[in-house]
Amino acid sequence: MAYANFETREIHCKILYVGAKGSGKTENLKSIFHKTQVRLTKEPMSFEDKFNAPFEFMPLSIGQLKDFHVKLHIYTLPEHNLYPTFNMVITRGIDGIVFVVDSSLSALQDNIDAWAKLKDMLTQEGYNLGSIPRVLQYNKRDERDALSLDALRNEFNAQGLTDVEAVAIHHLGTMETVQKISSLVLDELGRS
Ligand SMILES: Nc1nc2c(ncn2[C@@H]2O[C@H](COP(=O)(O)OP(=O)(O)OP(=O)(O)O)[C@@H](O)[C@H]2O)c(=O)[nH]1
Ligand SMILES: [Mg+2]
Repeated sequence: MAYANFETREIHCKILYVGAKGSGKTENLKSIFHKTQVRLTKEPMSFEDKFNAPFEFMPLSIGQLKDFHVKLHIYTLPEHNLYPTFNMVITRGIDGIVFVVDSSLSALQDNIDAWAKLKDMLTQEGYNLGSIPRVLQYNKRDERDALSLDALRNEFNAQGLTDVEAVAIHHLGTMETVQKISSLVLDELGRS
């Protein structure tokens, strides 16, 4: 859950990037870091210790809501699952989710499995999935065997969620994804 610090006039929101192994979650964080370094409040956790990192974290300031400054806490859960208890901790109190899909045909089954796993994990944690702001990102649009946008939408987005095409290695669509999820989260906060 987002929380407000009335002393510092800040609102903190938690965003989780999830998706199949290798779909591009870390690459998204690297790209956001590359694009926004000046606005970061802290250095991000190292992206290099990929094998052992139980999660990745990056704070990002995104502007004002009324007279509060809004800060995103962006997390990713690597798919190696070396530390299952971290999954429980990291999935607590989420305000928004970005599901990163690898557009490649060869990754289709992994994406489908990860999507089903996410739903299970969130249901187990007591979330009403329909009420969490979500954005789908179709990453790796540059891959030679990338599925068409229509095919990906048919598979993953029957509900008509906000979706974005991306090539994270070239910084395409990564900031748009952050903007879309932020605005959904801020809409939700504005309503409460
Ligand atoms: N061609 C291409 N490669 C990409 C793109 N995004 C990420 N990659 C590459 O795909 C590989 C996996 O990306 P990661 O960001 O490490 O994937 P991840 O989702 O963090 O994977 P795990 O942490 O293992 O769950 C890396 O070699 C990336 O450089 C993209 O848009 N296009
Ligand atoms: Mg990763």
